[in-house]
Amino acid sequence: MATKFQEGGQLEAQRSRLGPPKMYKVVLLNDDYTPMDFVITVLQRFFSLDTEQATRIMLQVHNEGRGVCGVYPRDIAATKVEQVLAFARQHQHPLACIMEENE
Ligand code: NFA
Repeated sequence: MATKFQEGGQLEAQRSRLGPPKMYKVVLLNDDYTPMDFVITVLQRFFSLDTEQATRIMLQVHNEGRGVCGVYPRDIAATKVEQVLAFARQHQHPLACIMEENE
């Protein structure tokens, strides 16, 4: 890891750019309370899925406990997780969303 000077003068760890960046799965987790329609809306709104793809992933989460919504570079994955959690809390649903390294 090299370091890079940020505009504010902070040092930030910087990956070597010789290889591809690590990628991260954004994963939705099942719960007993979030309505199925709300989960479909989340998948359409934040992951640009059509109704059929969104329904398939929602059912996968419902039946198997978890499902992958997409795979992204770290900052984009982290933003998606934040957006999903903020939207779910605004609507008082306990929906959980995590990111994990794609091995
Ligand atoms: N299990 C939820 C229900 O029966 C639906 C759900 C699906 C919740 C996917 C979270 C994720 N209402």
